[in-house]
Amino acid sequence: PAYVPEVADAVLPDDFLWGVASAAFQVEGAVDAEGKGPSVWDLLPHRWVNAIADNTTGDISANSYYLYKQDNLRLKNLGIQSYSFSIGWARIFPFGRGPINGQGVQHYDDFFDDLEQNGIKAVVTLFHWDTPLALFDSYGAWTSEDIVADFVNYAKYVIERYDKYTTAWYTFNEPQYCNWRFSQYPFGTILPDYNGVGKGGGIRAQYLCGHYTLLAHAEVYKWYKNVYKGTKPMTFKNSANYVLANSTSAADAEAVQRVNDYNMGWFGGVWTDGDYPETLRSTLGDTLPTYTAEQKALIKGAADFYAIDAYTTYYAAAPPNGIAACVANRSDPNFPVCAVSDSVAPDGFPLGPNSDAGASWLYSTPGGVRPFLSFITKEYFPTVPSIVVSEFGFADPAESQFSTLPQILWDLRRADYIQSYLDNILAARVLDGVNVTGAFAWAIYDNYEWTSGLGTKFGLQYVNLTSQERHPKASMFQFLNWFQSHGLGKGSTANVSVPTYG
Ligand code: PNW
Repeated sequence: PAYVPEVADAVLPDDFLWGVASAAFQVEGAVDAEGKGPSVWDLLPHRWVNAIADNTTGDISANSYYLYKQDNLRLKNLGIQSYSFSIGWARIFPFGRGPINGQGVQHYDDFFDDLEQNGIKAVVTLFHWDTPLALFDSYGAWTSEDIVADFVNYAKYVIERYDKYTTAWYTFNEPQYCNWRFSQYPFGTILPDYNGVGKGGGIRAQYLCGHYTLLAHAEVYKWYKNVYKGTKPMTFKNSANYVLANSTSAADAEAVQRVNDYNMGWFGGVWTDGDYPETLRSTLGDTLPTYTAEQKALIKGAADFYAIDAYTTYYAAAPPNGIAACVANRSDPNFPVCAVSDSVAPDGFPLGPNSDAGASWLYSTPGGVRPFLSFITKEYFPTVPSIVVSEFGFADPAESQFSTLPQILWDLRRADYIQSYLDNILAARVLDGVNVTGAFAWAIYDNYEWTSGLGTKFGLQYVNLTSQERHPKASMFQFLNWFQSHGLGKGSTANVSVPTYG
């Protein structure tokens, strides 16, 4: 069914980038194989009981470190154009810096080679949250400026070796998740405090991390373009959702602006003047580090396109005591964003079906992506030349709700989400004039969903965690058929008919 009937016959160009996505730690397993060093994500699930919802680890996950050849062949046979994946820093530099691990390099040599043999384009992320643990021991990782040189050193090595295989580069995944749940470590809980950020890390750790992340990105970008003379497009992946005001009040409009500033504006210096938005500066004061004039000049313009991981839509409202009271009170639970989000529309209806089972933040609201793409490129960052939806996706209901494999594979909620989401991306492109040049579904198959563990399933393919067999779900066929009906890929012969949610 066409969810946006006006685009039913629209055709995408051959250079539209499309495919499925993953991240090294979430799919590779083999966490101590062939000389890999530990990352924060190898230790956290083992050392801190209940840090992970189901207390699973990523030790094995989908085991793609060993199974990548069949995975790549499967992508080829499905007719998928591109694979967006990340490299494990600690596989190449087990200590984050210093000696190179030849076996880890050999693995990625083989991986890139195999992907190329299968005719699949590589879209590569250099860092997707698996911070080498040794960098905490030496200097507190992302809370220290030392991380910039170490990341640049790692990035140069990977880029020099794999640029010829790569279609597009992402330096970082979603840098605003610079917290213990994702790329940082629970300071003072397991590891000692570093750099005076205090027990628990606090927000200072998060803003130091964001600061050094953007600097590291800009350094890599400058080197890539000016020294290495790289020609592939490079950016980093942002995470933000479309946010609507809960009412027509000025306070709720300001709340929406604040949410956008904290999600996109924090790293938006690339598209503006190289600095932080005024919202962050006036709220955070000295908690927010400062860039020098030279650093701002480096950051400004340091990307070729905008990449957005956009999964859902929310309403936002000013906090109960008002924005000003929240901004003035650091112990306010809403500080520093000082906005509250709501998944129920002002008319009382929920935004869409909820993706329960570990992704309760995610509502099926595919219609939001169309105005969001316009908002980003025309209003929020008018200097953005083109935009790629670098991740979108939906999670299955809890596995306990299924008794047979066919039930798991018949993932109609996700198929519905994908079909509608892609139609809305296409509508943004052909009806609204947004230069959207790519779309990637999260995820290639079920994997380790960070603090939600292995129990939260985002895959377009099911992974049997005992046998390691993979099976495409209905959503995968829906995805393939959608691209075929808009001029790309070869589709699938599986007959998937998806009911709409109305
Ligand atoms: C992304 N949110 O993170 C990550 O890049 C993936 O590693 C992850 O598996 C995927 O989304 C699914 O969760 C997000 O709260 C984390 O809006 C949080 C949000 C969105 C994306």
